[in-house]
Amino acid sequence: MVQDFLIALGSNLGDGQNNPLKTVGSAIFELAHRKYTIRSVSRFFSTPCFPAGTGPDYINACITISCQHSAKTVLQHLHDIEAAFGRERVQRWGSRTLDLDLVAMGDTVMPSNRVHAMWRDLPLEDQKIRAPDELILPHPRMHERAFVLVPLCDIAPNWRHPVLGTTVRDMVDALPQAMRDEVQPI
Ligand code: PH2
Ligand code: MG
Ligand code: MG
Repeated sequence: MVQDFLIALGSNLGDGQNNPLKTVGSAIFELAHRKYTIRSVSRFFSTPCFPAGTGPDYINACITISCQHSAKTVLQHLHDIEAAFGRERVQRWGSRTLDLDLVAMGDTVMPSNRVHAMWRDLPLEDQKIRAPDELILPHPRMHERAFVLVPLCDIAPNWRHPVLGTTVRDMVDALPQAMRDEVQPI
C-alpha cells in the first residue's frame, strides 16, 4: 500500500565540501534518486540550535514523500543517507551534518498509544539521557518543536496528529510567538 510520510531534515555542520544548506538540498535529491516520490518540499529555514547555546544554527526543512515501504524500511534508508553524508552518531542532540527524522506515517501511531504517551510525557531531564530504541510515530516531540512545525506548516498544514487531534496549523498557533519568530525562512 502506498503511504505518505512526513520527514524533517536538519543540518548544522558542514562536512568540508558541503554547507548545511547544500546538504539538506542534496539529501532530498538522494531520496528521489532512491525512487521515493517527493510530494512536497517546504521552504528552508534558519533556526537556533535546540537546546539553546549548544551549537551552530540549523538549516531545517520538511518534505512529504510517498512509497510502498514499511516505516522501518524508510527509517533504515534515512539512516543510510545520514551515514552517506558523514553523520556520526556521537552525542544525543549533538551537532550533526545531517539529521533525517521520520515525523509521521499518515495517521499511524507506533508502537501503541500507551508507549507513545510515555515518551511524549517524558520530563526534559529524562529526554536528555533516554532515547527510545524502537520507532515511535508520530515523533514524540514534533508538536513542541518550532523547527519542525513551521516548515511542516508550509506543506501539510491540515495533517492531523492522530493522538493529540490537532492539525499542524493548530500546533504552530499554540507555540509562543517568540519561538515561531526564531524560525526564519532563508
Ligand atoms: N535537531 C536536534 C537537536 N536540536 N535544533 C534545531 N534548531 N533543529 C534541529 O533539527 C535540531 C535541533 C536533534 O535532532
Ligand atoms: Mg534524528
Ligand atoms: Mg532530530
